[in-house]
Amino acid sequence: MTDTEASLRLEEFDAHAATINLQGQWKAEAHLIKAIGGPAPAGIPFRWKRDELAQAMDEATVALGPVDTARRHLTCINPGLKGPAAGTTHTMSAGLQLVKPGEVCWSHRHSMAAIRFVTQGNPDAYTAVDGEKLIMEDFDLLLTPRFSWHDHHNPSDQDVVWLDGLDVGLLRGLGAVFYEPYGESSQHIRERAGDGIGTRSHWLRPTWEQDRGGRLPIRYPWREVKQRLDLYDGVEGSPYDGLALRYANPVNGGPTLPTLDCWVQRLLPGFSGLPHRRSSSSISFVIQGSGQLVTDDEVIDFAQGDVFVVPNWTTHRLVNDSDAEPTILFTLTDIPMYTPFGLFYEEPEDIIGASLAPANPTPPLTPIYREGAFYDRDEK
Ligand code: GTQ
Repeated sequence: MTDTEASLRLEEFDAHAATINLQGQWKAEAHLIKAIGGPAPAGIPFRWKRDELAQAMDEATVALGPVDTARRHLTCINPGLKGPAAGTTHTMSAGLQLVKPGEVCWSHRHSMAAIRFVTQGNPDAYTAVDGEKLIMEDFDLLLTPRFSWHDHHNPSDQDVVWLDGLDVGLLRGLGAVFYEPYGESSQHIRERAGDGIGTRSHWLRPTWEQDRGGRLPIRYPWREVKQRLDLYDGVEGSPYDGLALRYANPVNGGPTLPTLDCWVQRLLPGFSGLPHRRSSSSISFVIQGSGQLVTDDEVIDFAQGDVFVVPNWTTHRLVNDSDAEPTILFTLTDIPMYTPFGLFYEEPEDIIGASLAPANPTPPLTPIYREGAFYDRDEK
């Protein structure tokens, strides 16, 4: 049989297979070949500027009117991800939320897990989570674990703003999106609620606390994070991430939430990070200072109040070119989505204790893919 006859025969078969809802693996070969050396990143590195975010939020306030059951939240859509389901990365959605004085965002719950990083807080504002009040002061981190009831309250006379981060993309991909409204504006608040991290992580714990499998309403107050950072005065930390501290689950020491990990990162003045990439993606909010996200193709400046994203498997480095002020970042990562399956890889080295990317075999792969290769093999 000639090559032409063989390829016609295959084309005919492919067409036939499609009519009976089957497809040969060879049709997917091109996708596998593209994955040599790792996945193509989903989306692009990008930065949303503080002033643009603030202005859009003002416009949304006029357009939407008061919130009730809805949220005045604007998701940062990665310009490299298209379609109605696009998020900030392929696994996570993040964006700012504004609650006006006197507003209550009605109680609901869902299978998506969420973090709230307060960017403009107030000691009177709070999120109620599973019967507990979590106060929202500047740069506090609050957790609403999956399926926890949550309603937001701003009884103060000033706007309250925070960064929401949720594992939306993952849950959509898994077909695991569940949602339930509470039916009333506010949930019942327990009289003697747990008192956040202190009670739950101390070695002396209440015997009456229900085991919630680590799914606890938790507030990580910025004032404590700040104290911790100060303990590392002058310490540069990792040559890739600067001084990076994890917001651990205080009960089991694991990631902040089962699918999401939060970090605080400090880049000392003059920090010039090394290029690296990870299987995971990340979203950062600039708490203080400024700097650059440098990729192979561009230099993206960021400053206080900006949000920026680093997609999966994207080589990048972080820079703080100030000679006086440290840069402080709040970073949300999807690393815990990869680690349970041994899929968290790093290049060029395993700096945060993960695995090196699987090396290509040596000697380097010879190009084995060419038209008809499978048939050549069979016919020999
Ligand atoms: O503030 O409760 O962007 O439940 C998505 C889901 C915000 C919220 C979102 C939510 C919220």
